Amino acid sequence: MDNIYSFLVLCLCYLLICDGVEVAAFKNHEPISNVSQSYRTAYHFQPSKNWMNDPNGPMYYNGVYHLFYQYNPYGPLWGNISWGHSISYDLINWVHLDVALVPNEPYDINGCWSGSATILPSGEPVILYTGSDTNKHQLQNLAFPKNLSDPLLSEWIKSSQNPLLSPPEGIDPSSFRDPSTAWMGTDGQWRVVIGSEIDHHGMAILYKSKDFRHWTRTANPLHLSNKTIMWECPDFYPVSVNGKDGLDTSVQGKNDIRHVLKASFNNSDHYVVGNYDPKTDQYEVDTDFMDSKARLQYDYGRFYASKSFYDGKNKRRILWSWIDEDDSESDDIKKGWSGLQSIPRSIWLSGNGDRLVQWPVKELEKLRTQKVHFENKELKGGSVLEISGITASQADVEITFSLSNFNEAELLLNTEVVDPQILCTQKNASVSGSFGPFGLLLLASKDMIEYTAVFFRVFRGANDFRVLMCTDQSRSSLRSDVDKTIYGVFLDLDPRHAKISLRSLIDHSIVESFGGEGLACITARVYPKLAIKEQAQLYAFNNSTQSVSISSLSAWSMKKAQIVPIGKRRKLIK
Ligand code: DQQ
Repeated sequence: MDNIYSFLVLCLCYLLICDGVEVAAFKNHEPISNVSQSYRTAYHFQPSKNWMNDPNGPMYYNGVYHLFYQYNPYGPLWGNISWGHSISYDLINWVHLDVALVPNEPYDINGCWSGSATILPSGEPVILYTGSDTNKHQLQNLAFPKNLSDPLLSEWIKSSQNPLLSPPEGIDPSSFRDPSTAWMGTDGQWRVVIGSEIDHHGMAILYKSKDFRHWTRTANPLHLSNKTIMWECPDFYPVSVNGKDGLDTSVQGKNDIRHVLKASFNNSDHYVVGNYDPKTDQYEVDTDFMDSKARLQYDYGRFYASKSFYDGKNKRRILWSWIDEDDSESDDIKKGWSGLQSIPRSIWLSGNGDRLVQWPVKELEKLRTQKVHFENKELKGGSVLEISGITASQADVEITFSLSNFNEAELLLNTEVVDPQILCTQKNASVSGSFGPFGLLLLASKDMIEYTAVFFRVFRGANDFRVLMCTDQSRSSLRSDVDKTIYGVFLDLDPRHAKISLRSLIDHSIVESFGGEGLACITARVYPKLAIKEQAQLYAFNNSTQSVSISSLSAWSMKKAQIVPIGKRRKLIK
């Protein structure tokens, strides 16, 4: 008996030593107790510890919001990928449940990778996810709740029919993943798209099914784009052309509906808007991925592998995204965790129907506490204004600027061929122009050695005016080993008629900024050394030659959200 035991232990040691990469991921790391946790957030979704990446299968079901996510239950690095599971009644306060899916079958033994939830007409929610099998080939699998009368849907069962889908001929078995939420066509058949590539060009392969178990590949992909690489986590959904209400993924329509296709590649989430014919499955896009300088991205900073869902309770479509770390693996091991989720955002089509608008879900406002507010304050060129009275490391800030003397704006011609990120990098927060940079200095140290600048510049074109929005991380941290990228995007607004507004959500190591009331977003992860906790300051600034006016500023300290393991609370859950 002893011999068998020693043999098994030896085998286990051999397996661990042979696969050096996985050893770190599988090791049950405990955060080092004396490490400062100043980068842990207060109101962004995080597991209590360990690695998290993509949001998976978000849904609203029977009064409860569910968020699943790519999770390593054993450590702060990617590996042993399982589906973490948390539930909420308000999208802000969360309870962590037991892991919903673990890699324990031949068809997913190398990881239960990303996927989506669909609510069937019977009311039963189901999950389609990618399994990485014994050969690291990607297969699509089905799972469903063990007990539909459990209000939390705590346990999930994998279908005995798995795997439902194997990589089709001609497709690299390591490039076939991330099933979307399914939608039903006018013929009563389900459709789902799977991320893939052919000849290194990204595509969304389309499958149809009558029963959600047997799927047939359609003759053509839903969409393919030769200016992209492998698509991860495709998402496809209808948006209304009239107003902000979201639509269920299966809703059909003619003139009042457009369709958005999102694909994750090149470290960003790109989308296109177009018209989808549910009879023929033809999808005609306005402008293809990467075809214009004004390329559409959910966010022009750090934001990847996002997923949306329809919230039938509040008739809105909500977007979640993984916001990864930029510090090193050894930092993650010290912290004991890695990865955040964005604040869930409501998304809808802009008035002119060519892009999406995003705004933090209204429930976030419940966390607002001490408030500072003022109106009509002139910010002279070269001035900085301290905004005190709130916790600047954990805050929600809304500011609106107004300008006059537009003819003083710098000339910038051919803005359609100017890359806004390059422009922000050349004209960073320290470069004075006539209108800009003006905006906010966030997570700033008292001596201004550290700060993250989120700012605007206004330019005069041949016939119009352009507003540039930038997030400058070049001074975000004294540390030299973290990201210093400067991000940028042009806002689709005319500053002569619309005010220039910014909302920034500041949460210790993340700054999510919404420009022009959500016309464009930039998210940054920052790792200040000095501007942490009570040491962090907040300023408005104007480093232009011209004056600008703050028409209104409201800033709130934010309370900590309750994001806790279920533990003894199971009894307390409604
Ligand atoms: N993450 C998952 C994949 C997906 C990738 C693996 C995107 O399913 O393609 O953890 O971040």
